[in-house]
Amino acid sequence: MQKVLPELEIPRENFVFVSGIGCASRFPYYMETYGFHTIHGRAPAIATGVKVTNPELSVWVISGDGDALSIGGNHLIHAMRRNVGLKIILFNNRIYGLTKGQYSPTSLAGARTKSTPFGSVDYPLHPLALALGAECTFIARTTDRDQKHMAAMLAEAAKHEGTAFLEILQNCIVFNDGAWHQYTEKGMKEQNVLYLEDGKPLVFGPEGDRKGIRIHDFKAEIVPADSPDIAVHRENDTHGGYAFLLSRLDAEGGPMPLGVLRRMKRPSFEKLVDDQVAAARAKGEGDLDALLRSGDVWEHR
Ligand SMILES: Cc1ncc(C[n+]2csc(CCOP(=O)(O)OP(=O)(O)O)c2C)c(N)n1
Repeated sequence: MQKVLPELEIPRENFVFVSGIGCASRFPYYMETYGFHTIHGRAPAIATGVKVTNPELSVWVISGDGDALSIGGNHLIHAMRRNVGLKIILFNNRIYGLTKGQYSPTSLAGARTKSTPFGSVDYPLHPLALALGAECTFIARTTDRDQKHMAAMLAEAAKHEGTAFLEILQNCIVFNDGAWHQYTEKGMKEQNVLYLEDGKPLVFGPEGDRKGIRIHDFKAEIVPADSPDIAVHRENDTHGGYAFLLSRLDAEGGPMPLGVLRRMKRPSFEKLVDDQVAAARAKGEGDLDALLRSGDVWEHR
């Protein structure tokens, strides 16, 4: 992040980092920008206030999987639904780190944690599928181990108008070490990661063992790399069905898609609010007293 921000040509004093509660939420302290460390799950609400009243600011929400998807789930989906111009970064380590290793909404079924010693019997939430359901206009994923890819995703998120949601697959060396190792370690990631690039075919795997993804019968299927019907990635998927298939690909035994899953153009919440306020102001000075005494008010008889 510290490498990316100076390249965005936004003055330092225009950045605001807003976090909730968790290890990830200490992030604003490391930034030398404006910021707030707020309350559990409520960063999107506070950040919405900042962005709507100051649309010129670059406002970032920093969150963990527990913070964003459990206690803050409701706030997260409504910020995305409204298309508030926030850059929401979800550090997903599949565990509650700060409270010492309880399971979270993204912990896998069967995960043994401090609070699920016999294995979790919950089904996990898929953050990108959730973001799609909330009609988020920019949805992407990267990993903590790939600085170059992460920097590219942060820069793409920064320039998006409306809500940008970026999931970062994040290790927790203390309570969930190896959380995503099959997608980050040399020798494994080459097999298991599918890089999404707009207009490029969905192919993955090391040289000599390349495979592709085709969409057939409403399902994503792995096929040989020379198959004629390999799907071509489209960020601008207005229907959303294709993006949904990709958002669950790893959960269905396929590779982990990294990159921009979906990117849509839609006016931001703060722009619509601003336009509405300007239109109301253009009608001239208001008169609260006259409004209250106008015809359509409560009357006691
Ligand atoms: C209202 C409230 N409920 C519960 C807590 C306890 N609590 C602090 S952090 C946390 C979960 C953090 O997990 P996550 O968001 O995954 O962040 P990480 O620490 O892994 O970065 C919980 C439940 C709290 N601080 N406030």
